[in-house]
Amino acid sequence: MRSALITGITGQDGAYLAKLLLEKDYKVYGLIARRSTDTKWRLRYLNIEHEVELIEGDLTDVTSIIRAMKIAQPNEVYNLAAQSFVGTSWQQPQLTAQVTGVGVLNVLEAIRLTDSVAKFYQASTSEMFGLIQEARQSETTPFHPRSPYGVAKMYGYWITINYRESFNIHASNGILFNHESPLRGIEFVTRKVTDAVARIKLGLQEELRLGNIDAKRDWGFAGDYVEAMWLMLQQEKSDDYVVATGRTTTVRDMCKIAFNKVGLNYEDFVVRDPKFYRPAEVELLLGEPQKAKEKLNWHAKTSLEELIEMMVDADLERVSKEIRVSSGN
Ligand code: NDP
Ligand code: GDR
Repeated sequence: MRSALITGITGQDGAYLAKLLLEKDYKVYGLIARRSTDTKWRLRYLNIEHEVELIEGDLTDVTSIIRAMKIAQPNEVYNLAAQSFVGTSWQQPQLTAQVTGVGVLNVLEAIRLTDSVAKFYQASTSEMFGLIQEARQSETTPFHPRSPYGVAKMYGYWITINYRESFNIHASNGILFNHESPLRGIEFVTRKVTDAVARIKLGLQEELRLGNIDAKRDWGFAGDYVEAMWLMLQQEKSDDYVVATGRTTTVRDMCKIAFNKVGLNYEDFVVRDPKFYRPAEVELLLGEPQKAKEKLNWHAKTSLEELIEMMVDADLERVSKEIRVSSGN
């Protein structure tokens, strides 16, 4: 039986990837950080809480990762753990550097120090492209990150390549563009919008405060993207791949789609709030996923309209349930 260790298993991607690997009959281990509140809600949502084996540890504590490696004896390691919210990376740049940057080194060192032959996946990001130098971003587009998060991810990207070249580790970078789902954290813009649409529709909220709605993103569905992660580790040689839909949309148009879905006009509810503008912005992301298509036979299956519909429906259901519970019905 193949086994996999996933860091960040309680996050959006970690939960979907765990489900995918369980369906492929892997034994799935997850590194779980100690928190004062429960973080397993996504695993419960996908009905896999009791199917995975959780090992306590933190990306900043290399001994805990070594311990996890010894317990899991994995064939594959997926490093998805990170301080992943771009906005927070200006408030907590040191923490972001330690977790999102140096944390990658800790996982690679844990692989090396345990003499593991596990294949390694690093969750790299389109945020590394940052200040746009090419209209469509591919594996050969130069990087210019625009946030402490993007800078930390650059370290993770290069240390992954360096360990591949230095120690012959099968280590791949997935340069993933934004991907969303009903399990997306509430602070990210798609989920913030679909949650607000549900609350406004059901009479619990009156407006939606947003920052730069002219920013453009290449949004896909997380469930599709975790398949690309797995495919990268099934290749004979490790490599780096852009994973994207190849279509870009403004935050404004994404709002339009979400509000239209429940028969409302976004212009009646969206309020611009300087609080949500970033010190430096990534204005345009548009991926060129040709290499993933050719080498991995992967393509995004879910359109933005289908994705937003899925998220609005899930939020309507969740908010309706909250209302029923609070009114005792
Ligand atoms: P989430 O923010 O949903 O999940 C992050 C995970 O990392 C959580 O499980 C979190 O645990 C864990 N984590 C945070 N800090 C630590 C730490 N110090 N030690 C151990 N675990 C920690 O992110 P996503 O699932 O959306 O993204 C997965 C990865 O992919 C991230 O690395 C992200 O930067 C990257 N990425 C994401 C993209 C996207 O659009 N979603 C696009 C490109 C890259 P807890 O639940 O306890 O907080
Ligand atoms: P991003 O995602 O920064 O691209 O990083 P996010 O959804 O936070 O922002 C997307 C764009 O929307 C604009 N925006 C707002 N964003 C938020 N969160 N809240 C707002 O109110 C708001 N108003 C406008 C932002 O300025 C931005 O332009 C995500 C994360 O998952 C990263 O971990 C990952 O690496 C990248 O995607 C690819």
